[in-house]
Amino acid sequence: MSSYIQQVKSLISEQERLLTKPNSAKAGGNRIYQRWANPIVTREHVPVHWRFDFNEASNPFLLERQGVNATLNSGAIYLDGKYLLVVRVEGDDRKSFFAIAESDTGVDNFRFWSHPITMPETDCPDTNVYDMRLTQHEDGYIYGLFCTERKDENFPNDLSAAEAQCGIARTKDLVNWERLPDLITYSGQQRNVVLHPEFVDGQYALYTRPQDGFISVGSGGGIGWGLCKSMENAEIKQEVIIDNKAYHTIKEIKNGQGPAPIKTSEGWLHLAHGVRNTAAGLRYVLYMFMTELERPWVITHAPAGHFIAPEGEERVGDVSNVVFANGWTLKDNQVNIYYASSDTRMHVATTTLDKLIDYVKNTPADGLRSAASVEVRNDLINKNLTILETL
Ligand code: M1P
Repeated sequence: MSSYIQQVKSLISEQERLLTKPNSAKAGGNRIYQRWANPIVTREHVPVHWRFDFNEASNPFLLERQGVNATLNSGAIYLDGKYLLVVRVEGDDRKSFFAIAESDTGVDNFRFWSHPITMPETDCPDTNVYDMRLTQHEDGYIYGLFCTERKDENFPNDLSAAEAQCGIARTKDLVNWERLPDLITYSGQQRNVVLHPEFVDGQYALYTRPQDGFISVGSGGGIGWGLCKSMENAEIKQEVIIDNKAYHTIKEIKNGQGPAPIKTSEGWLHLAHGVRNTAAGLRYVLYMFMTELERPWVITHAPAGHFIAPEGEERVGDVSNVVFANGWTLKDNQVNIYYASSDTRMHVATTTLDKLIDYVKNTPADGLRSAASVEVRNDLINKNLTILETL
């Protein structure tokens, strides 16, 4: 065997070791969910033949010329006995694309399918696509709603002026995708748009995030809600804010719906991200809330504060101090929360539906003042002291 072929084989076998490495639940934590020791999808998981040219004539030094910068914000679905992530793969060229990574366990051994998704374009080509939310809708399709980013032509001389809108595609098998026209709303820009899994009043229902600018939501923001008659020409004429930003909370600057909500006997469970500003830049955390079953736009329970915040190595990456989730799966009672850290790599946290319902229903809401926080904590302390006295 030539030394070149040996080098190629060693790249493949080194990657194989990573892909077959077992993961383990991390000890400790808050007992609401379990973090897992290793990130589940990293740039090193991206197949080596997507990154290296294996032809000795054209790549005599076996250089990695088409590197991958990050694997992040992934949609998720449990389908036909497999855990599937629609991973946002960001190349070294800063362009993101979607690719499916599959696992039998949901916590390790994620392996990419043979090719990335070939996502059709509309008449107005996307510059960048990212952060897909998958929804298995009762109409029979799996929808993927994602951010489509293009240059904002209103500012021709500002090369970082971008416009975010909601791209829509649907599929039955996650291989062949039908691209539909982008969502029309009457807000300046849109990101974090998510399709609700059921019809509401006979119409498609979407969670939105109206924003004035590309990064800053400006006077917009909050998680919005709107109905549209069809997904083939989706248009939301009226958007209402159902979960607003709020001063001195974890969602002071902006927030956005995570994955499609999970239906439970108690209401719809929602996972979202909240953003606040700090001297070190924006801090992204995850939070949860519950809405009514019949009126999914009405919040019934909203625990105070964050549900998952960046921890340890999660705090460092391309955009540090960020956790972001747009995918989770429910199998039997088991919920897997797929989240990215610092716009760099994917992790999983596992829990049960019962625990999440308990957490959301029984965690005190935000009193919005220090004194209110002390009051609920004193209430807890006093009740516990009574119990401890009896031990
Ligand atoms: O860099 C953190 C996140 O920033 C944006 O989030 P939001 O839509 O709330 O503004 C997105 O670009 C997201 O992809 C990214 O992870």
